[in-house]
Amino acid sequence: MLKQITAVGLIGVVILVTIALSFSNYFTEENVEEIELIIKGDVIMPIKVSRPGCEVNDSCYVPSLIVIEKGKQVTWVNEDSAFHSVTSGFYDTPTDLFDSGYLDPFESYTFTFNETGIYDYHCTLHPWMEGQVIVE
Ligand SMILES: [Cu+2]
Repeated sequence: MLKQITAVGLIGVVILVTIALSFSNYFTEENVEEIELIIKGDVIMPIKVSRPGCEVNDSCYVPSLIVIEKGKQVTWVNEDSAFHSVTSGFYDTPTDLFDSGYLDPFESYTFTFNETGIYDYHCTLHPWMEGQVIVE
């Protein structure tokens, strides 16, 4: 009887360890995906741009100017700890071409530019944050 209880206990432990290991793998894979996402961004919103100052050296979006071919997409990644947006036009005169809405930290936004032109964009939360996409 005692042997049976020990055997059942051992099997239970093995099952629990297996479940725990599969969960830890799951979380590790998710972290890897998040890191890849950061690397894939074309333009990043660096830390501390939620306070004025980045506009002095055009570093609210990095790079603040990006040139792409028609039909290509641009991906922005928010690497700050505050919310930001990527919204077409200027703060005073936004256009309705694209708007990411509020991006959480480490969230990204992608837009495909199908027409040539010069596209200014800004952050709806921080008027000093401005960037530009040139589509050739
Ligand atoms: Cu912002």
